[in-house]
Amino acid sequence: MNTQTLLHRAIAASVTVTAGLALLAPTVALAAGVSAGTLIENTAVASYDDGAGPRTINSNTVTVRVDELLDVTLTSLDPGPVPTRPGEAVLSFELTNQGNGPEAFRLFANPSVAGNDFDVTVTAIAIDSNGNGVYDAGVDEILAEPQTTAELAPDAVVTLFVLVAVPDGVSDTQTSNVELAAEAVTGNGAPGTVFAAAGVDGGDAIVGTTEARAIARGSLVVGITSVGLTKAVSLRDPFGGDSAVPGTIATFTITATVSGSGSVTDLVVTDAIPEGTTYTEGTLALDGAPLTDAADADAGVASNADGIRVEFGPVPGGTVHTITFDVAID
Ligand SMILES: [Ca+2]
Ligand SMILES: [Ca+2]
Ligand SMILES: [Ca+2]
Repeated sequence: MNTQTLLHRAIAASVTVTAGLALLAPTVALAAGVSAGTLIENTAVASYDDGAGPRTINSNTVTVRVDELLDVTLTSLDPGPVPTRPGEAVLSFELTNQGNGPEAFRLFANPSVAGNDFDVTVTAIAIDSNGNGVYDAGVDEILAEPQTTAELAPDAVVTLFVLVAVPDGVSDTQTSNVELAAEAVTGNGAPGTVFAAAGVDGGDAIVGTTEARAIARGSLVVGITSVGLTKAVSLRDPFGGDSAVPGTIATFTITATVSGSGSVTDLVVTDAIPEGTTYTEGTLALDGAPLTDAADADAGVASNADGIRVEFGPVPGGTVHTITFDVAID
């Protein structure tokens, strides 16, 4: 048997080739894929029978280190425009490190958005340090300039608060938008932009599909609600006329008008019985319906000594209530 024949016999024998793929730690499964710095090793294996028995050979091992992808998303957490009035207001956002490596993000808040009825002043950006989703003054960390998050682990999510001051002079129902932007500290730009050796373990950092920057918009709507109170009196004297003499019945009408797009809470109207008059028992009424004088389940209480008191609780803007009661001139 010559050399050529031996070679043919070897080729005719069963030959299988497989490739082994190994992920070396860290191997956390992330939204963005395998963690940056992970070493992916690949070795091919061939097994065959050369006529003298089964044999196995390995290829050299190829090692690939996974580079760092820079990606970020930012969303508003407010379900709608935040009701506000002159003074402080808080807008809430959520930032997610969508990359596969640890990364910090620089933050920029812009209150001058085209279309605003008014612009707020940004006073601070804070991190929800205690993770309760609500801004807690004195507890949640105010970020120092330049406003930057801590280095966030891959997939980490943080809640951010933009604290703003709403100026005096705004009108009911006016709106304003505030934009919050975030940029990966390592860099950002077109997807695929490479920052050489700036990633985990000296690997490259590569900008992902989000361009490693994000922008989200929060909004505010002014809800100024006010209460107007007017009082009127009508007289019925004992002679069928309207002169004010002893025995004349004076009917007071108090009109409470709640205006604006918001609401007021704990609205209470009180009135003292004027000196020289006596409350006519059982005459207190709200919106034309009688109220008992006693302190009980209805909204009203009345007495000659303490006057009248009607409790409304919360009242939305666009509401008018009328209270009436009688006194007799002594
Ligand atoms: Ca990084
Ligand atoms: Ca908090
Ligand atoms: Ca009552």
